[in-house]
Amino acid sequence: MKGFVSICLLLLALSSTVIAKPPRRYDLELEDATSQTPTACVDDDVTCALLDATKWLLQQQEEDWGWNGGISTSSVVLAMQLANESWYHGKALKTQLGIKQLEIELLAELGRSAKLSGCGTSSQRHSRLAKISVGRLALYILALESTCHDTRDFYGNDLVELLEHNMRRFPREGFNNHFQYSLGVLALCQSGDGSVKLKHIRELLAGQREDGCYRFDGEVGPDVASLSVMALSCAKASVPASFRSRFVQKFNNTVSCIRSKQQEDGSFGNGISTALASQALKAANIPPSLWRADVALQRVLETQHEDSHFGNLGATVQILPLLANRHYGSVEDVKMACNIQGTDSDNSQSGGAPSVPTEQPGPPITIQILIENGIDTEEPSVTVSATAPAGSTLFQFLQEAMASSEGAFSFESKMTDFGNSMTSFNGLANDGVNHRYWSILIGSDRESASTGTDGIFPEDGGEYIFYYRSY
Ligand code: B12
Ligand SMILES: *[C@@H]1O[C@H](CO)[C@@H](O)[C@H](O)[C@H]1NC(C)=O
Ligand SMILES: *[C@@H]1O[C@H](CO)[C@@H](O)[C@H](O)[C@H]1NC(C)=O
Repeated sequence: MKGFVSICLLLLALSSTVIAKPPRRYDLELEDATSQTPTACVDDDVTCALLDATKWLLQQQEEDWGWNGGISTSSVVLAMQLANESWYHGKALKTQLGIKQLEIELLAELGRSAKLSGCGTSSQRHSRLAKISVGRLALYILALESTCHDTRDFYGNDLVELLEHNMRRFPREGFNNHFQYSLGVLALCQSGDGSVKLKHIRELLAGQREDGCYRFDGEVGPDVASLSVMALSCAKASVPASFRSRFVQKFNNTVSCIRSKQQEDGSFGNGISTALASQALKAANIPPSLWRADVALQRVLETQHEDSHFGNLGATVQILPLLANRHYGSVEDVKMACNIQGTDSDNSQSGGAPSVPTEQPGPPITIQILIENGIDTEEPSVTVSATAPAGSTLFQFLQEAMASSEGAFSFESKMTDFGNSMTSFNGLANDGVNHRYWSILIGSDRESASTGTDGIFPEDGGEYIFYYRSY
């Protein structure tokens, strides 16, 4: 308990000094030009795709050595380690600084929670602990485990205990889907003594519908079922004998959900869904020939862009493990390299020179933005037009519309791995308790957007609809 009080004070001090800085990539001048020899990849599509994608991720590292203003540092570190654990063991300075930034970010986040709910008595401790979201904490634990940290004693904090505590109330606002729940189980399963409590396994199984799929599966692909299968495959060893046959039956059912989503061309939906489904079927040891693993992999590779990413950071980090023939349950494998102490003296800095795009702003174009309430249909819809240079993102048009509307139009958003997530329009917010959110539809055909507002580049005269609906 004494430990907690002093850590609490330390964290308070930290949290007031660590403030979010605007993201900026490190300067080109910092680059040691001689140290960079891009590893050649010859006639292996997958190895090339993997190397190029990791290089792209490293180019996204910012001036403070984190990623995406601290939102994505944990998922990038995890993806880099799953791609090739030599990243950490290579001891390049930029890598080590990235890992330090990961530690600082988590300490700052723990510190902010301490500030929010006050420091001191043990009865306050739990409310204090409850502030970090399960998904974020799980990703931090997985990233830290994959880089040889002891998450049971992270600067005196037991992150595993904290995660278990935070997983207790489910579902709740901010923690209401089994994708996040699976990340939590994957973290528990690959940290500490690796045991997962039966109640956690039961919760994952209970979330299944009759067809083995989960809420959110189906619209794009079986993403949630895939994460669940990875989590359950990892947790299998913790299942008591008395529950085993029930477990296997339910497990098989979720595998069936995934397999039922495979299309004739081998894909399971978009590139992300196909990659997650493939990872899950690998984790479950389903023979590759049964689901045409190589064809599915080709479908994923086809979604890589010329710049080597897979659409955005979120897509890239989720696809990367597959390219290394790994999955979210492979942290255990990656950790084995921790015991072989790095005698590697290769101090070369990895990462290519960041390409600095210096694009000219295009001519101004105008689009229509429609705000529609599909739940309270009495509520009149609002139309605003927005003008911005051609080539701007939909998000930039929204910012422009808000700035010029003099209060008539407003929105709020939250940064994520996939870019800005729209959380509210004209004061009406996404509602995790009642399952309502702002969806994005494009054009008079009202086609559902396949990515967020940072990935949509409007056309002149185009129509972009934000439609409040339930899920
Ligand atoms: C659950 C989920 C949702 C839920 C989130 C709320 C909830 N109850 O959890 C809802 C239904 C709101 C949702 C909405 C959308 N989603 Co969604 N979603 C997911 C899913 C299945 C899991 C996300 C998660 O929990 N991650 C775990 C936690 C720990 O990470 P997190 O960063 O805290 O997660 C948050 C973000 O992922 C955010 N979010 C969810 N979807 C999207 C999409 C975009 C573009 C952004 C910026 C953020 C975002 O909500 C999460 C919870 O707060 C992922 C699947 C995946 N493979 O990642 C798809 C996924 C992220 N969604 C996707 C899409 C396309 C959308 C929509 C744009 C669909 C649409 N046409 O309206 C909208 C976003 C609109 C907006 N307002 O900006 C795509 C993104 C693809 C891409 N290349 O960018 C994914 C990857 C599915 C896929 N395989 O294609 N989604
Ligand atoms: C990982 O990276 C190291 C060092 O760059 C390289 O020697 C090794 O071949 C890579 N391993 C795999 C599986 O790609
Ligand atoms: C589950 O699937 C495995 C492998 O496909 C099979 O051997 C086993 O009999 C199945 N078990 C149940 C209970 O369906």
